[in-house]
Amino acid sequence: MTKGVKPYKPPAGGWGALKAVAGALADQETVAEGGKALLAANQPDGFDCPGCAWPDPKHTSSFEFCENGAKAVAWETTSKRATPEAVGAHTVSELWQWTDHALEDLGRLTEPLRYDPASDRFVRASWDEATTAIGRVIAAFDPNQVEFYASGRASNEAAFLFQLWGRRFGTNNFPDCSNMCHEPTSVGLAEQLGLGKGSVTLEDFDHADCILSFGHNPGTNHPRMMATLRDAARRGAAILVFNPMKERALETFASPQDPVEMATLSGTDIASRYYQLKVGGDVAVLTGLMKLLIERDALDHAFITQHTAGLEALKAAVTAADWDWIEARGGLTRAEIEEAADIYQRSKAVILCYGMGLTQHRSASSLVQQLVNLLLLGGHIGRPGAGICPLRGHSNVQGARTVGVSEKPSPALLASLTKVFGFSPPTAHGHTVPEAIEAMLAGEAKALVCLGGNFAVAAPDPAQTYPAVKGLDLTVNIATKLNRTHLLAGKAAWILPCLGRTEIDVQATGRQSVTVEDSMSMVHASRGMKPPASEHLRSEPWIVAELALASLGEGSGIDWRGLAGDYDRVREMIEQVFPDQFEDYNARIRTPGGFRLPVPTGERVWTTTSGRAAFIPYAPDEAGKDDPTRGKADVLLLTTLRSHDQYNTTIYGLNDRYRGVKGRRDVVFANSADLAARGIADGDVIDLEGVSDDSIERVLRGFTAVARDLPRGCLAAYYPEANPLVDLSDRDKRSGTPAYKSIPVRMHRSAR
Ligand SMILES: Nc1nc2c(c(=O)[nH]1)N[C@H]1C(S)=C(S)[C@@H](COP(=O)(O)OP(=O)(O)OC[C@H]3O[C@@H](n4cnc5c(=O)[nH]c(N)nc54)[C@H](O)[C@@H]3O)O[C@H]1N2
Ligand SMILES: Nc1nc2c(c(=O)[nH]1)N[C@H]1C(S)=C(S)[C@@H](COP(=O)(O)OP(=O)(O)OC[C@H]3O[C@@H](n4cnc5c(=O)[nH]c(N)nc54)[C@H](O)[C@@H]3O)O[C@H]1N2
Ligand SMILES: [Mo]
Repeated sequence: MTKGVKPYKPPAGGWGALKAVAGALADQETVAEGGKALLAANQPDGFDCPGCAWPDPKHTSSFEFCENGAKAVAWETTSKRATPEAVGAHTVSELWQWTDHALEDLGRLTEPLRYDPASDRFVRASWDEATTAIGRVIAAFDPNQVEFYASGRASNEAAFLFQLWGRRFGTNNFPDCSNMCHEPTSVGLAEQLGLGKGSVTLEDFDHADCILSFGHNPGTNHPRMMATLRDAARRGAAILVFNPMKERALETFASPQDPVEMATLSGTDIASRYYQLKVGGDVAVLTGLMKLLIERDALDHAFITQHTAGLEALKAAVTAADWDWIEARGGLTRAEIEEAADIYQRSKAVILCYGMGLTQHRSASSLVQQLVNLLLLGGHIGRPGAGICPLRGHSNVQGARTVGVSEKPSPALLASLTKVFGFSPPTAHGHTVPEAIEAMLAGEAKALVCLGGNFAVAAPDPAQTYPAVKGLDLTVNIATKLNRTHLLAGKAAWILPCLGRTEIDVQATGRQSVTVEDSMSMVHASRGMKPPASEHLRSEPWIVAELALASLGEGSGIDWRGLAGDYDRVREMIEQVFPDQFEDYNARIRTPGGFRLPVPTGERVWTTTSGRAAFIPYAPDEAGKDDPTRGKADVLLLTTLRSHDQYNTTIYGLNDRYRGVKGRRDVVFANSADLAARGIADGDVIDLEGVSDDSIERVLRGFTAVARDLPRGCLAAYYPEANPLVDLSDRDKRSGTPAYKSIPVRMHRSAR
């Protein structure tokens, strides 16, 4: 058996999860402080857990956090410090050799840092020095030469000021982590339903009798969702999972809050059916399901007549699909798809949940529309217990979009900004993440300002992305921890340390709260309770406001300091710009639990051009290019996964408990027949080679093959280690989202 790999047998959750919480706090030397902080996570009066965007239940128990939320909190409340001395003790070239884990494990950044090219080190700087120098350099650029990247942890207040700064400066270049995440949802659902967000509430889960789960791994990435799924399973709701990987928590889960399960080491079965479809096979399986429902005339005709448009075109498309293609591409048998259709057909209220397994493919915007089509056929949107539920990523990625961080602003947003602030924002669309990288490569973009995140490591294709960022005239990173993107220092580079969610934020008018929006459009306040990691930290709104002031000068017509000094005033501005959504913003966030933004789809109001919900047949971006394995028998499709011990590019540790991997991440999961066909045995060292049209060599060497129960033709490896195999141009054309979940590769025994 491969070193460090052993099947995991117990239910997910349980004692393992409790033990891991204690371990995470101890590793970050924050047992007392971090432990206290955890008790305030997701409480009406506390901070919003920086872990995920799953909503909080109405009656919050005193333990409204999960193992992975605990890791996120421990990582932020660590007692380790990346002081200027600690960072400056090494040259940037030396730091580059460190692992991603080691870089962040230096601890919290404590003071602004400037890159000194002469010594190749980061050195201490004052805030005054930093904002003045950055402001001067930015002011000299043409607005579209600057890329304003945002990761989804920033609050509504910080995100709003960020987009205001960029637009007042004159650009819509807001590449955003969404472009690598749920952008196909924003694009696809908006076109179809009028709103690019989910339609369900948490209460809907109490009334669903069928839950479809496509391509998400809640045991790791949305662990608080497991309590909801467990309740549904115990009530007898059917839970159908469509995932190429057997994910332990979706099979069996033990609740750490259930004394019986804890004492008896037992668990609750979650999936009533587990369909291991092929990587990238969803389009075929969804087509098969819809074909059956249409042939059986198992449709909600009343709903369809009253509320939808386009059924005939969808009918024509799915009827034309043949079962050979459906079975071959989908990897499920016709009998399996018929069984799933039977269950769907019998159900009165269906919720469909999905994650990155659906959004990170070629033509993903069109693919997610097939999920909605499936629900619409049965009338399962906008009725209690039914609807579409995209599982968002970062804890405020949805909110940042709502308050205007978007490279394609709507005319309404631009008109509103003009009305409220009296300037004319640019109308031309800006760059998505891949477009920003292309602009850097072409020499058109000169500067990158990052409000959080790890731009270069999260993005595809380091062979192109790293030199693109490194070649810039200016990089500015507003961050809590050191990461590899910061080390891609261009001519001038700055790291600006900010407060985290858990920390007390005091501004001119006193202690502040920020607000965030979860996956179900609930907006609520978040208030830190820990003293800041360093006296030199500043809040994100403060930093953005100071940079805006320094780059735009006093004459911008916006009272930057006044806004940063009182977040109520930022919220007043948000309310003025978005009056329909944020009416009485300041009053409503002061009620426990906050408020829900309007979700017209939940009430069967369709704000589409036709005023109806649209059936939209699958349409690949480029005909024939949709399936990169077609006609290439030796090409496999690689998907990329998060381990149980990571938060995106933040690697907490090297274990992936539920997948039975310990102490390593350099593995590739494969079907044993695919291994055998290449003369490879479980545990052999292998190389993967990306398949693409250009001449760039994309290889991953020296990984270890692990035989797993995966469908033929499919591989899985960890993100971000596998990102060197992703061709920058390989993405969903409409949303810009890279095809991280269907990377064409060849696999060989290692040449080494
Ligand atoms: N602890 C923790 N929490 C997180 C994060 C984290 O890194 N750590 N990240 C946050 C962010 S930004 C996001 S976006 C979410 C991500 O949450 P998820 O969407 O759960 O993320 P992934 O790990 O990418 O998992 C995708 C799942 O899709 C499956 N899959 C892969 N390819 C396919 C396919 O072709 N079809 C289908 N049907 N399934 C497929 C995989 O087997 C895996 O189970 O989680 C958020 N929460
Ligand atoms: N192959 C592959 N690639 C992927 C994915 C995949 O599934 N497969 N997933 C994609 C997805 S879904 C996403 S969302 C992106 C993630 O892309 P990003 O959002 O850019 O990446 P993160 O790893 O979440 O960013 C981590 C950094 O954020 C900073 N940080 C943490 N907390 C705070 C804070 O409170 N404030 C500020 N200012 N900074 C903070 C820290 O410095 C930390 O190093 O990656 C994408 N890339
Ligand atoms: Mo994400």
